[in-house]
Amino acid sequence: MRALPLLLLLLALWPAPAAAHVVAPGADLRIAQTIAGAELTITVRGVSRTPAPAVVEIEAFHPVPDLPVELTMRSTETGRASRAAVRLAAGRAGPYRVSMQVFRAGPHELEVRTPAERSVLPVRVLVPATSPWELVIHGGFYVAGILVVGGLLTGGTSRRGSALAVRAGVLAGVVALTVAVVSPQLPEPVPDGAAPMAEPGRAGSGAGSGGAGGRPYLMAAFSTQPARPAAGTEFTLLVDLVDGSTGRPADDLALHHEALAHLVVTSADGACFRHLHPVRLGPGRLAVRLRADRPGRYLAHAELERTDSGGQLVTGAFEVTGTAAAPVAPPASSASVVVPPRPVAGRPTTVEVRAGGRLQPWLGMPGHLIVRDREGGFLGHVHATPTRTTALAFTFSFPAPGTYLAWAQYVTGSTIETVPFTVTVGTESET
Ligand SMILES: [Cu+2]
Repeated sequence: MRALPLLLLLLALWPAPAAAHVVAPGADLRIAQTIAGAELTITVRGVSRTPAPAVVEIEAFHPVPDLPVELTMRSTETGRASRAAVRLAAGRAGPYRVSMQVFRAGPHELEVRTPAERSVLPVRVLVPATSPWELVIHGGFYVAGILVVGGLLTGGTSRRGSALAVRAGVLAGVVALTVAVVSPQLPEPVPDGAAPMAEPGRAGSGAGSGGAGGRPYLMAAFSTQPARPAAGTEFTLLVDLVDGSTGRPADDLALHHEALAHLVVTSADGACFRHLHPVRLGPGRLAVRLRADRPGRYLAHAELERTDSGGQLVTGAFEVTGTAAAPVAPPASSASVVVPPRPVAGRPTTVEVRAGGRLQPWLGMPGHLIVRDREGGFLGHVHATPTRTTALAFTFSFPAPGTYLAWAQYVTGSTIETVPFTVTVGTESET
């Protein structure tokens, strides 16, 4: 009897494995994809157990094309897959909802297939695990109840034994109560399906080595197919990612701001601007279909983040040949931009953008501001703090004096609005 509280105490002090996962089990996973000319947000709703149906939602942004989409969720451990099909209707943003079966926790591939393009997205299904502390708490109170009540009831038959039982019961109760109080500070249990912990000193499999030293930078090579695309025709922009130390494909991209990569393509003069979310063709290989209306030099900036590593910006450039296609008039925007009269380099500047309608979150944020310098060597990206339901405030510190090209982006009425403007930044002495 005396051993029981001690056992409970030992259980309570037993070291739990450290949990390093930031993706909460059961939480929704949102992935932006630019595919077949459509800008989509794909949401995989969290599951609390397996096997279970997982709801997948597709939200499209205008202009929405008529587009059949096939979804396959495949366990990379067993190969077992579940399929669903959905057809986007032209002009209808959705959300389009399908139900897929998830057979087990762990690594999966979500394949998104359209007639022209396909994307294979790594997805990890996590299922909440029962915490050992919960077992201690429930077990402790249960044992305490039985011992105390039992001890009191049998008090007449054996005084010494019952007193001991009551004392043991009270102790069990105290242990359970203590664990209940401190459990929010104790490590969370590792959810089912979580990636195995990186072993320090062991070279990582696939790409780079994780562990204490962190992962090395990845190197990106940008190319187009065909090599010299002509203005007005569709071409593919490829981004090949390799690990800086091993030279092998880097395939450990973490979702950040709801995408594997945020790709900004601008013409050298800044007249053309696209913010895209490339599909994943395979390990370390991203791609996006594009069309440029005018010939010239184009710049590509991609924001990426590796698992257990920091974010980084990779850049490239490509050339578009031919003659200018008929100019496409940018859609009239009812937004207005308020820039302070004399922004100073190195000092925070707040730009206010008044949207033409009610704001909807996009990529997890109310608004995005992308800033480029004239030459294209600098690219910055900040998020908005909502001020009113139809206005955004962006605070940005321009690094050096000069003229900057800026694009504010937000979603209203399921349409991604892009508001271009320029900012001329001076030095302190000029003000
Ligand atoms: Cu993005």
